Amino acid sequence: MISLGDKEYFKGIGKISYEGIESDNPLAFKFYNPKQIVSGKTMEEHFKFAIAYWHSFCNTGADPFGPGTKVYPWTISKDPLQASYNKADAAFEFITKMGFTHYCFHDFDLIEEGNSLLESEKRLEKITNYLKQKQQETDLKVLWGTANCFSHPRYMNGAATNPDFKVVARAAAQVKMVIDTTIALDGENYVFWGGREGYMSLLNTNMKRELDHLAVFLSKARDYARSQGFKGHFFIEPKPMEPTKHQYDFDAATVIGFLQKYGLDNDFKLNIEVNHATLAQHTFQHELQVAADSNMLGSIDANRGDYQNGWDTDQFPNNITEITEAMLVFLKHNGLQGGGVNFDAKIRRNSTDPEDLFLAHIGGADTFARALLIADRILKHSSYNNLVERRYSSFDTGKGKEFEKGNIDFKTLYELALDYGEPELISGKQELFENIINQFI
Ligand code: XLS
Ligand code: NI
Ligand code: NI
Repeated sequence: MISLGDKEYFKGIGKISYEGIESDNPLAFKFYNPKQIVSGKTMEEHFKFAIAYWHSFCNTGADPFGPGTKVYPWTISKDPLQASYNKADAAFEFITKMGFTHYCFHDFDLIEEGNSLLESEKRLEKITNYLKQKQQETDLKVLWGTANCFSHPRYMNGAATNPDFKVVARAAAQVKMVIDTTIALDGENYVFWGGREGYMSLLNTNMKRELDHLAVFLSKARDYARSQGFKGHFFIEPKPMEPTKHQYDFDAATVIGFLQKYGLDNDFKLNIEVNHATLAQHTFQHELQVAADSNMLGSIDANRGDYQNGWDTDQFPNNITEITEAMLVFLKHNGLQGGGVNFDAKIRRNSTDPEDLFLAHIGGADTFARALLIADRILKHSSYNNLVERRYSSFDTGKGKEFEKGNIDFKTLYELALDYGEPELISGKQELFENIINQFI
Protein backbone atom coordinates (compact mmCIF):
# COMPACT_ATOMS: atom_id res chain seq x y z
CA MET A 1 0.00 0.00 0.00
CA ILE A 2 1.20 3.48 -0.86
CA SER A 3 0.40 5.86 1.92
CA LEU A 4 -1.85 8.66 0.78
CA GLY A 5 -0.90 12.19 1.70
CA ASP A 6 -2.86 13.92 4.42
CA LYS A 7 -1.68 17.50 3.90
CA GLU A 8 -4.49 20.00 3.37
CA TYR A 9 -3.77 22.28 0.40
CA PHE A 10 -6.86 24.47 0.45
CA LYS A 11 -6.91 25.42 4.09
CA GLY A 12 -9.85 27.32 5.44
CA ILE A 13 -12.19 26.24 2.64
CA GLY A 14 -14.66 23.50 3.48
CA LYS A 15 -17.16 21.57 1.41
CA ILE A 16 -19.04 23.84 -0.99
CA SER A 17 -22.76 23.42 -0.51
CA TYR A 18 -25.94 24.66 -2.10
CA GLU A 19 -27.33 27.63 -0.23
CA GLY A 20 -29.73 29.06 -2.80
CA ILE A 21 -30.11 32.44 -4.42
CA GLU A 22 -30.57 34.35 -1.15
CA SER A 23 -27.14 33.36 0.12
CA ASP A 24 -24.41 35.96 0.18
CA ASN A 25 -21.70 33.39 0.84
CA PRO A 26 -19.34 33.54 -2.17
CA LEU A 27 -18.21 30.00 -1.43
CA ALA A 28 -21.63 28.42 -1.91
CA PHE A 29 -23.71 27.32 -4.89
CA LYS A 30 -26.67 29.56 -5.65
CA PHE A 31 -28.24 27.37 -8.37
CA TYR A 32 -26.33 24.08 -8.54
CA ASN A 33 -28.17 21.76 -6.19
CA PRO A 34 -26.68 18.33 -6.99
CA LYS A 35 -29.64 16.22 -5.83
CA GLN A 36 -32.39 18.45 -7.27
CA ILE A 37 -34.37 16.68 -9.97
CA VAL A 38 -34.84 18.48 -13.28
CA SER A 39 -36.63 16.73 -16.10
CA GLY A 40 -36.34 13.28 -14.56
CA LYS A 41 -32.69 13.36 -13.48
CA THR A 42 -30.70 14.98 -10.71
CA MET A 43 -28.48 17.89 -11.70
CA GLU A 44 -25.50 15.78 -10.74
CA GLU A 45 -26.59 13.07 -13.19
CA HIS A 46 -27.30 15.55 -15.98
CA PHE A 47 -23.91 17.21 -15.77
CA LYS A 48 -21.36 14.83 -14.27
CA PHE A 49 -19.19 17.88 -13.60
CA ALA A 50 -15.50 17.21 -14.10
CA ILE A 51 -12.38 19.23 -13.40
CA ALA A 52 -9.60 19.55 -15.95
CA TYR A 53 -6.33 18.50 -14.34
CA TRP A 54 -4.26 20.58 -16.75
CA HIS A 55 -5.84 23.97 -16.14
CA SER A 56 -6.52 23.65 -12.45
CA PHE A 57 -3.43 21.87 -11.14
CA CYS A 58 -0.68 22.35 -13.75
CA ASN A 59 -1.14 25.70 -15.47
CA THR A 60 0.60 28.47 -13.53
CA GLY A 61 -0.63 31.25 -15.81
CA ALA A 62 2.41 31.73 -18.05
CA ASP A 63 1.73 33.52 -21.35
CA PRO A 64 3.96 34.59 -24.26
CA PHE A 65 4.68 37.83 -22.41
CA GLY A 66 5.56 36.59 -18.98
CA PRO A 67 6.03 33.66 -16.62
CA GLY A 68 3.44 32.01 -14.42
CA THR A 69 1.99 33.91 -11.49
CA LYS A 70 0.79 30.99 -9.40
CA VAL A 71 2.99 28.99 -7.09
CA TYR A 72 1.49 25.58 -6.54
CA PRO A 73 2.65 24.04 -3.28
CA TRP A 74 2.06 20.57 -4.69
CA THR A 75 4.66 20.91 -7.43
CA ILE A 76 7.41 21.93 -5.03
CA SER A 77 9.41 18.70 -5.06
CA LYS A 78 12.46 17.72 -7.08
CA ASP A 79 11.16 14.17 -7.31
CA PRO A 80 8.62 13.90 -10.17
CA LEU A 81 6.89 10.98 -8.48
CA GLN A 82 6.45 12.83 -5.19
CA ALA A 83 5.26 15.94 -7.06
CA SER A 84 2.66 13.88 -8.92
CA TYR A 85 1.38 12.32 -5.68
CA ASN A 86 1.13 15.76 -4.11
CA LYS A 87 -0.70 17.08 -7.15
CA ALA A 88 -3.15 14.17 -6.97
CA ASP A 89 -3.75 14.91 -3.29
CA ALA A 90 -4.48 18.55 -4.09
CA ALA A 91 -6.74 17.62 -7.01
CA PHE A 92 -8.74 15.11 -5.01
CA GLU A 93 -9.06 17.52 -2.09
CA PHE A 94 -10.35 20.17 -4.46
CA ILE A 95 -12.84 17.94 -6.31
CA THR A 96 -14.16 16.52 -3.06
CA LYS A 97 -14.62 19.97 -1.56
CA MET A 98 -16.41 21.12 -4.73
CA GLY A 99 -18.71 18.09 -4.48
CA PHE A 100 -18.00 17.18 -8.10
CA THR A 101 -17.84 13.57 -9.22
CA HIS A 102 -15.33 13.39 -12.08
CA TYR A 103 -11.94 14.46 -13.44
CA CYS A 104 -10.25 14.55 -16.86
CA PHE A 105 -6.53 14.35 -17.57
CA HIS A 106 -3.74 14.19 -20.10
CA ASP A 107 -1.03 11.64 -19.33
CA PHE A 108 1.61 14.26 -18.56
CA ASP A 109 -0.68 16.35 -16.38
CA LEU A 110 -0.64 13.44 -13.98
CA ILE A 111 3.12 13.09 -13.94
CA GLU A 112 6.08 14.70 -15.71
CA GLU A 113 7.10 12.92 -18.93
CA GLY A 114 10.20 10.71 -18.56
CA ASN A 115 13.34 10.77 -20.67
CA SER A 116 12.28 7.71 -22.62
CA LEU A 117 9.04 6.02 -23.56
CA LEU A 118 9.68 3.20 -21.09
CA GLU A 119 10.50 5.61 -18.28
CA SER A 120 7.27 7.51 -19.00
CA GLU A 121 5.33 4.27 -18.95
CA LYS A 122 6.81 3.30 -15.58
CA ARG A 123 5.96 6.69 -14.14
CA LEU A 124 2.41 6.49 -15.44
CA GLU A 125 1.94 3.07 -13.86
CA LYS A 126 3.02 4.43 -10.50
CA ILE A 127 0.72 7.43 -10.50
CA THR A 128 -2.09 5.23 -11.83
CA ASN A 129 -1.78 2.95 -8.80
CA TYR A 130 -1.83 5.96 -6.53
CA LEU A 131 -4.91 7.42 -8.24
CA LYS A 132 -6.66 4.06 -8.08
CA GLN A 133 -6.34 4.07 -4.32
CA LYS A 134 -7.55 7.64 -4.12
CA GLN A 135 -10.56 6.82 -6.30
CA GLN A 136 -11.48 3.93 -4.01
CA GLU A 137 -11.19 6.20 -0.99
CA THR A 138 -13.34 8.96 -2.43
CA ASP A 139 -15.61 7.47 -5.10
CA LEU A 140 -14.37 9.99 -7.68
CA LYS A 141 -14.33 8.84 -11.30
CA VAL A 142 -12.48 9.54 -14.53
CA LEU A 143 -14.77 11.14 -17.12
CA TRP A 144 -12.09 10.79 -19.77
CA GLY A 145 -8.40 10.40 -20.29
CA THR A 146 -6.36 11.71 -23.20
CA ALA A 147 -2.77 11.73 -24.45
CA ASN A 148 -0.85 14.97 -24.76
CA CYS A 149 0.48 14.47 -28.29
CA PHE A 150 1.02 18.17 -28.95
CA SER A 151 3.42 19.72 -26.39
CA HIS A 152 6.65 17.80 -26.96
CA PRO A 153 8.83 19.16 -29.81
CA ARG A 154 8.68 15.76 -31.56
CA TYR A 155 5.04 16.53 -32.36
CA MET A 156 5.74 19.90 -33.96
CA ASN A 157 4.56 18.55 -37.35
CA GLY A 158 1.65 16.61 -35.88
CA ALA A 159 1.21 13.26 -34.16
CA ALA A 160 -1.05 10.83 -36.08
CA THR A 161 -0.77 13.09 -39.13
CA ASN A 162 2.99 13.63 -38.94
CA PRO A 163 4.74 13.18 -42.31
CA ASP A 164 7.37 11.01 -40.54
CA PHE A 165 6.18 7.47 -39.75
CA LYS A 166 8.49 7.24 -36.71
CA VAL A 167 6.60 10.05 -35.03
CA VAL A 168 3.27 8.42 -35.89
CA ALA A 169 4.45 5.19 -34.25
CA ARG A 170 5.64 7.13 -31.22
CA ALA A 171 2.25 8.83 -30.91
CA ALA A 172 0.55 5.43 -31.15
CA ALA A 173 2.75 4.09 -28.35
CA GLN A 174 1.79 7.04 -26.21
CA VAL A 175 -1.93 6.69 -26.93
CA LYS A 176 -1.68 2.96 -26.11
CA MET A 177 -0.18 3.86 -22.73
CA VAL A 178 -2.94 6.34 -21.99
CA ILE A 179 -5.65 3.90 -23.08
CA ASP A 180 -4.12 1.44 -20.60
CA THR A 181 -4.10 4.13 -17.91
CA THR A 182 -7.70 5.11 -18.65
CA ILE A 183 -8.86 1.50 -18.47
CA ALA A 184 -6.93 0.90 -15.24
CA LEU A 185 -8.69 3.90 -13.70
CA ASP A 186 -12.13 2.74 -14.94
CA GLY A 187 -12.29 5.81 -17.17
CA GLU A 188 -15.70 6.25 -18.75
CA ASN A 189 -14.48 7.68 -22.07
CA TYR A 190 -11.38 8.43 -24.11
CA VAL A 191 -10.79 11.76 -25.89
CA PHE A 192 -8.81 12.69 -28.98
CA TRP A 193 -8.11 16.36 -29.36
CA GLY A 194 -5.93 16.84 -32.43
CA GLY A 195 -3.84 19.76 -31.21
CA ARG A 196 -1.33 19.67 -34.03
CA GLU A 197 -3.25 17.41 -36.40
CA GLY A 198 -3.50 19.98 -39.16
CA TYR A 199 -1.08 22.18 -41.00
CA MET A 200 0.80 25.45 -40.80
CA SER A 201 1.16 25.66 -44.59
CA LEU A 202 -0.62 23.72 -47.29
CA LEU A 203 2.45 24.16 -49.51
CA ASN A 204 4.37 21.44 -47.67
CA THR A 205 1.35 19.27 -46.84
CA ASN A 206 -0.30 16.25 -48.44
CA MET A 207 -3.66 16.71 -46.79
CA LYS A 208 -5.29 13.58 -48.20
CA ARG A 209 -2.50 11.32 -46.99
CA GLU A 210 -2.49 12.90 -43.55
CA LEU A 211 -6.26 12.44 -43.19
CA ASP A 212 -6.03 8.83 -44.36
CA HIS A 213 -3.34 8.26 -41.72
CA LEU A 214 -5.49 9.85 -39.03
CA ALA A 215 -8.35 7.49 -39.87
CA VAL A 216 -6.08 4.42 -39.71
CA PHE A 217 -4.60 5.65 -36.45
CA LEU A 218 -8.01 6.16 -34.84
CA SER A 219 -9.35 2.82 -36.00
CA LYS A 220 -6.29 0.97 -34.65
CA ALA A 221 -6.54 2.84 -31.35
CA ARG A 222 -10.18 1.81 -31.11
CA ASP A 223 -9.35 -1.83 -31.94
CA TYR A 224 -6.65 -1.88 -29.28
CA ALA A 225 -8.88 -0.36 -26.61
CA ARG A 226 -11.73 -2.75 -27.41
CA SER A 227 -9.33 -5.71 -27.31
CA GLN A 228 -8.43 -4.62 -23.78
CA GLY A 229 -12.09 -4.57 -22.74
CA PHE A 230 -12.74 -0.82 -22.99
CA LYS A 231 -16.50 -0.32 -23.29
CA GLY A 232 -16.65 3.48 -23.18
CA HIS A 233 -17.02 6.03 -25.94
CA PHE A 234 -14.28 7.63 -27.96
CA PHE A 235 -14.75 11.35 -28.40
CA ILE A 236 -13.22 13.66 -30.97
CA GLU A 237 -12.99 17.26 -29.81
CA PRO A 238 -13.33 19.66 -32.75
CA LYS A 239 -11.34 22.89 -32.90
CA PRO A 240 -10.65 24.92 -36.05
CA MET A 241 -7.15 26.22 -35.32
CA GLU A 242 -4.65 27.04 -32.59
CA PRO A 243 -1.94 25.90 -32.33
CA THR A 244 -2.11 24.97 -36.03
CA LYS A 245 -3.26 27.43 -38.66
CA HIS A 246 -5.80 24.84 -39.77
CA GLN A 247 -6.85 21.89 -37.63
CA TYR A 248 -8.39 18.92 -39.46
CA ASP A 249 -11.08 18.43 -36.78
CA PHE A 250 -12.34 21.90 -37.69
CA ASP A 251 -15.90 21.74 -36.35
CA ALA A 252 -18.66 19.25 -35.60
CA ALA A 253 -19.85 18.98 -39.20
CA THR A 254 -16.33 18.38 -40.51
CA VAL A 255 -15.63 15.71 -37.90
CA ILE A 256 -18.92 13.93 -38.51
CA GLY A 257 -18.21 13.84 -42.26
CA PHE A 258 -14.74 12.44 -41.56
CA LEU A 259 -16.02 9.77 -39.16
CA GLN A 260 -18.72 8.69 -41.62
CA LYS A 261 -16.33 8.64 -44.56
CA TYR A 262 -13.95 6.31 -42.75
CA GLY A 263 -16.60 4.15 -41.05
CA LEU A 264 -15.73 5.30 -37.53
CA ASP A 265 -19.17 6.66 -36.69
CA ASN A 266 -20.23 3.75 -34.49
CA ASP A 267 -17.52 4.12 -31.87
CA PHE A 268 -16.76 7.83 -31.97
CA LYS A 269 -18.86 10.72 -30.74
CA LEU A 270 -18.06 14.39 -30.16
CA ASN A 271 -16.80 16.41 -27.25
CA ILE A 272 -18.03 19.94 -27.93
CA GLU A 273 -16.15 22.89 -26.42
CA VAL A 274 -17.77 26.31 -26.18
CA ASN A 275 -14.72 28.36 -27.11
CA HIS A 276 -13.83 26.03 -29.99
CA ALA A 277 -17.31 26.55 -31.41
CA THR A 278 -16.93 30.31 -31.34
CA LEU A 279 -13.40 30.10 -32.80
CA ALA A 280 -14.99 28.24 -35.73
CA GLN A 281 -17.44 31.15 -36.14
CA HIS A 282 -20.33 29.08 -34.82
CA THR A 283 -22.34 29.30 -31.64
CA PHE A 284 -22.00 26.63 -28.95
CA GLN A 285 -25.67 25.85 -29.54
CA HIS A 286 -24.97 25.26 -33.24
CA GLU A 287 -22.20 22.75 -32.55
CA LEU A 288 -24.34 20.87 -30.03
CA GLN A 289 -27.23 20.76 -32.49
CA VAL A 290 -25.05 19.43 -35.31
CA ALA A 291 -23.69 16.72 -33.02
CA ALA A 292 -27.11 15.82 -31.62
CA ASP A 293 -28.68 15.58 -35.08
CA SER A 294 -26.18 12.85 -35.93
CA ASN A 295 -26.67 11.12 -32.61
CA MET A 296 -23.13 12.05 -31.63
CA LEU A 297 -23.53 14.47 -28.75
CA GLY A 298 -21.08 12.81 -26.38
CA SER A 299 -19.60 15.32 -23.97
CA ILE A 300 -19.01 19.02 -23.27
CA ASP A 301 -15.90 21.05 -22.51
CA ALA A 302 -17.33 24.01 -20.67
CA ASN A 303 -15.76 27.44 -20.93
CA ARG A 304 -16.29 30.67 -22.84
CA GLY A 305 -14.43 32.91 -25.25
CA ASP A 306 -14.15 36.65 -25.34
CA TYR A 307 -16.04 38.91 -27.76
CA GLN A 308 -12.98 41.05 -28.38
CA ASN A 309 -10.28 38.37 -28.62
CA GLY A 310 -9.91 35.88 -31.43
CA TRP A 311 -8.31 33.08 -29.45
CA ASP A 312 -9.12 30.25 -27.06
CA THR A 313 -9.28 32.27 -23.84
CA ASP A 314 -10.85 29.35 -21.94
CA GLN A 315 -12.64 31.52 -19.41
CA PHE A 316 -15.15 30.01 -17.01
CA PRO A 317 -18.74 29.98 -18.29
CA ASN A 318 -20.91 32.90 -17.15
CA ASN A 319 -23.03 33.74 -20.17
CA ILE A 320 -26.57 32.71 -19.21
CA THR A 321 -28.09 33.30 -22.64
CA GLU A 322 -25.39 31.26 -24.37
CA ILE A 323 -25.73 28.33 -21.98
CA THR A 324 -29.55 28.51 -21.87
CA GLU A 325 -29.68 28.14 -25.66
CA ALA A 326 -27.29 25.21 -25.31
CA MET A 327 -29.40 23.60 -22.60
CA LEU A 328 -32.44 23.71 -24.89
CA VAL A 329 -30.56 21.42 -27.29
CA PHE A 330 -29.21 19.37 -24.39
CA LEU A 331 -32.65 18.69 -22.88
CA LYS A 332 -34.42 18.12 -26.18
CA HIS A 333 -31.88 15.41 -27.04
CA ASN A 334 -31.87 13.75 -23.65
CA GLY A 335 -28.48 15.01 -22.54
CA LEU A 336 -25.07 13.60 -23.31
CA GLN A 337 -24.14 10.15 -24.51
CA GLY A 338 -21.67 8.80 -22.02
CA GLY A 339 -19.97 12.11 -21.31
CA GLY A 340 -20.34 14.99 -18.89
CA VAL A 341 -19.47 18.64 -18.44
CA ASN A 342 -15.73 19.15 -18.04
CA PHE A 343 -14.57 22.60 -16.98
CA ASP A 344 -11.87 23.05 -19.61
CA ALA A 345 -11.33 26.56 -18.30
CA LYS A 346 -8.64 28.46 -16.49
CA ILE A 347 -8.69 31.26 -13.99
CA ARG A 348 -7.02 34.45 -15.23
CA ARG A 349 -3.29 35.08 -14.88
CA ASN A 350 -3.97 37.70 -12.23
CA SER A 351 -6.36 35.49 -10.24
CA THR A 352 -3.82 34.34 -7.72
CA ASP A 353 -5.73 33.42 -4.55
CA PRO A 354 -6.28 29.71 -3.89
CA GLU A 355 -9.99 30.45 -3.39
CA ASP A 356 -10.23 31.82 -6.96
CA LEU A 357 -10.24 28.25 -8.28
CA PHE A 358 -13.29 27.53 -6.12
CA LEU A 359 -15.08 30.73 -7.11
CA ALA A 360 -14.49 29.95 -10.79
CA HIS A 361 -15.91 26.43 -10.59
CA ILE A 362 -18.83 27.59 -8.44
CA GLY A 363 -19.67 30.21 -11.07
CA GLY A 364 -19.40 27.68 -13.89
CA ALA A 365 -21.58 25.09 -12.17
CA ASP A 366 -24.14 27.75 -11.22
CA THR A 367 -24.28 28.99 -14.81
CA PHE A 368 -25.03 25.51 -16.13
CA ALA A 369 -27.53 24.77 -13.36
CA ARG A 370 -29.36 28.04 -13.82
CA ALA A 371 -29.47 27.58 -17.59
CA LEU A 372 -30.78 24.04 -17.19
CA LEU A 373 -33.61 25.25 -14.96
CA ILE A 374 -34.47 28.01 -17.43
CA ALA A 375 -34.40 25.71 -20.45
CA ASP A 376 -36.54 23.17 -18.63
CA ARG A 377 -39.16 25.84 -17.90
CA ILE A 378 -39.07 27.11 -21.48
CA LEU A 379 -39.72 23.62 -22.81
CA LYS A 380 -42.49 22.90 -20.28
CA HIS A 381 -44.26 26.22 -19.88
CA SER A 382 -43.81 28.26 -23.04
CA SER A 383 -45.02 28.07 -26.59
CA TYR A 384 -41.42 27.65 -27.78
CA ASN A 385 -41.68 24.04 -28.98
CA ASN A 386 -45.09 24.58 -30.54
CA LEU A 387 -43.88 27.64 -32.41
CA VAL A 388 -41.01 25.70 -33.96
CA GLU A 389 -43.27 22.79 -34.84
CA ARG A 390 -45.82 25.10 -36.40
CA ARG A 391 -43.18 26.49 -38.77
CA TYR A 392 -42.87 23.05 -40.33
CA SER A 393 -46.51 21.98 -40.13
CA SER A 394 -46.93 22.10 -43.92
CA PHE A 395 -44.86 18.91 -43.99
CA ASP A 396 -47.09 17.09 -41.48
CA THR A 397 -49.91 16.22 -43.87
CA GLY A 398 -50.83 16.06 -47.55
CA LYS A 399 -48.31 16.81 -50.30
CA GLY A 400 -45.70 18.18 -47.87
CA LYS A 401 -45.68 14.88 -46.04
CA GLU A 402 -45.36 12.98 -49.31
CA PHE A 403 -42.42 15.23 -50.30
CA GLU A 404 -40.67 14.55 -47.00
CA LYS A 405 -40.99 10.83 -47.65
CA GLY A 406 -39.41 11.33 -51.07
CA ASN A 407 -42.58 10.40 -52.93
CA ILE A 408 -42.95 13.48 -55.15
CA ASP A 409 -40.79 13.93 -58.24
CA PHE A 410 -39.57 17.24 -59.66
CA LYS A 411 -42.12 17.42 -62.45
CA THR A 412 -44.94 17.03 -59.96
CA LEU A 413 -43.39 19.74 -57.77
CA TYR A 414 -43.47 21.99 -60.84
CA GLU A 415 -47.14 21.29 -61.37
CA LEU A 416 -47.94 21.87 -57.70
CA ALA A 417 -46.15 25.23 -57.83
CA LEU A 418 -48.20 26.28 -60.82
CA ASP A 419 -51.30 25.33 -58.94
CA TYR A 420 -50.33 27.09 -55.64
CA GLY A 421 -49.43 30.43 -57.21
CA GLU A 422 -47.17 32.88 -55.31
CA PRO A 423 -46.78 31.66 -51.66
CA GLU A 424 -47.74 34.16 -48.97
CA LEU A 425 -44.96 35.52 -46.75
CA ILE A 426 -44.77 33.76 -43.38
CA SER A 427 -42.83 35.52 -40.63
CA GLY A 428 -39.90 33.71 -38.99
CA LYS A 429 -40.81 35.41 -35.67
CA GLN A 430 -37.19 35.57 -34.52
CA GLU A 431 -37.85 38.42 -32.09
CA LEU A 432 -40.71 36.48 -30.50
CA PHE A 433 -38.40 33.50 -29.93
CA GLU A 434 -35.77 35.76 -28.43
CA ASN A 435 -38.33 37.35 -26.14
CA ILE A 436 -39.49 33.99 -24.87
CA ILE A 437 -35.94 33.04 -23.91
CA ASN A 438 -35.49 36.38 -22.21
CA GLN A 439 -38.79 36.12 -20.35
CA PHE A 440 -37.79 32.82 -18.79
CA ILE A 441 -34.32 34.01 -17.87
C1 XLS B 1 -7.40 22.67 -26.22
C2 XLS B 1 -8.29 21.57 -25.87
C3 XLS B 1 -7.69 20.56 -24.89
C4 XLS B 1 -8.50 19.29 -24.91
C5 XLS B 1 -7.80 18.12 -24.32
O1 XLS B 1 -7.79 23.67 -26.79
O2 XLS B 1 -9.49 22.09 -25.38
O3 XLS B 1 -7.62 21.10 -23.61
O4 XLS B 1 -9.71 19.45 -24.27
O5 XLS B 1 -6.64 17.79 -25.00
NI1 NI C 1 -9.78 24.31 -25.82
NI1 NI D 1 -11.04 21.00 -24.51
